[in-house]
Formats: sequence, structure tokens, C-alpha cells
Amino acid sequence: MSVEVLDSATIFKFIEDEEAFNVSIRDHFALLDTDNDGILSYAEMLKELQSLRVFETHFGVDVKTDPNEVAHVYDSLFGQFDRNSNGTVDLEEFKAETKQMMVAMANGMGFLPVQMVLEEGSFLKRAVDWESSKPYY
Ligand SMILES: [Ca+2]
Ligand SMILES: [Ca+2]
Repeated sequence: MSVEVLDSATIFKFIEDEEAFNVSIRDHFALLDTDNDGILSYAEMLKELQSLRVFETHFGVDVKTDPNEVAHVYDSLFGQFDRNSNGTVDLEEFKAETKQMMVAMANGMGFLPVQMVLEEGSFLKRAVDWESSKPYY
């Protein structure tokens, strides 16, 4: 984990760089697909859903939640990824939903840079690394 400063422009630029974005989607998908069958089951997605940190506030305070409620939220998040509701998430679904979530996050951030704790391998960390690998222009 590391603390990074990022702004919505970094996220938008990363998404718009089709090639870089596709590579990171494929990488991340392959990491989650532990049985290598090319699709993500609920169990395989769970790790990703947990990393979305839906229960943390902006101040990093853990919100106490009832386990039933947590399971319900994961179910509904999984349903967002599983667009054709066949019980698994394929690469296209994963890409479409990840992109949409990142756009929503970027829109929510506005124009001011935000300091965030990012996990290694998360998409936001990838976006930051991607930007810092670019020469200034
Ligand atoms: Ca799988
Ligand atoms: Ca599906």
C-alpha cells in the first residue's frame, strides 16, 4: 500500500489510453481468475469486491456492518459486473464495469487532487503508475 495523490484527470487519461487500460484489465483479470478458465466466478470476484472498500468512509474509519448486509452488498456488486446475469463475469463485463466505476469515481472527485491510500495492483494505483511512467508533455 502507498499514499498517492491523484486527480480525476489522471483517471480519465488512463481510461482513454485504450492500450494501457486494456493491458491492466487483462492483467488484473488473470490475477483474479485463479483456476484460469477465462471467467470469474463469484468466489474469484470476492477478493476484488472486497478491495473496492465500499464500507470505508473517506476518513479511513471502518464502518461496523452486519454480515448479512455485507453479503447483500457483495451480491449486488457482483450483479453489476455480471451484466448478462449468467452467474459469471467475463473479460468484457469486467472491463465495462471497471471502466464505469472509475469514471464514476473520477466524476465524484472533481478537479482537486485527492490524497488516497492505494493498494498495490489496484486500478487507481495502476493509473498513478501509468501517469508517472509518461514523460511530461
Ligand atoms: Ca475462473
Ligand atoms: Ca456474465
